[in-house]
Amino acid sequence: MATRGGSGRCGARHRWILLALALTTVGAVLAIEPSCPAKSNTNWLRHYPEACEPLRAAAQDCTLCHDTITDLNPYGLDLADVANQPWLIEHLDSDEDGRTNLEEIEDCTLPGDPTSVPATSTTWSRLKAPWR
Ligand SMILES: [Ca+2]
Repeated sequence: MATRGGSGRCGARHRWILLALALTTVGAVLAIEPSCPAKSNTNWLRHYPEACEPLRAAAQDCTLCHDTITDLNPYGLDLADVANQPWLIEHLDSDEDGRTNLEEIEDCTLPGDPTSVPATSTTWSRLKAPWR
């Protein structure tokens, strides 16, 4: 009696090959880095050509505006509200850490992450405190 999909042994082999192929494809899709819509990071990179390298890298790999591939951080939400024109939100403090987005960009800290603070200011303050 013929079985559906060929003989039992050959059909089972094909199913394993198809399963392995499917798992490989899913793994490859999950491993892909998030990609920003081209216009959003291009506008930012063009407007801040003198931005420090860590921020330029964050703009290129989407972490400047995204917490996850689908979720925008506070800076990304503000940027989305103004159609990706970063100069329109320079005066805002998107992450509510007390510093404007422009100050953060100039200090090389992430404007969408309140835990991102200038590395040298805290260290420098501690170092010079005994000499005051
Ligand atoms: Ca801020």
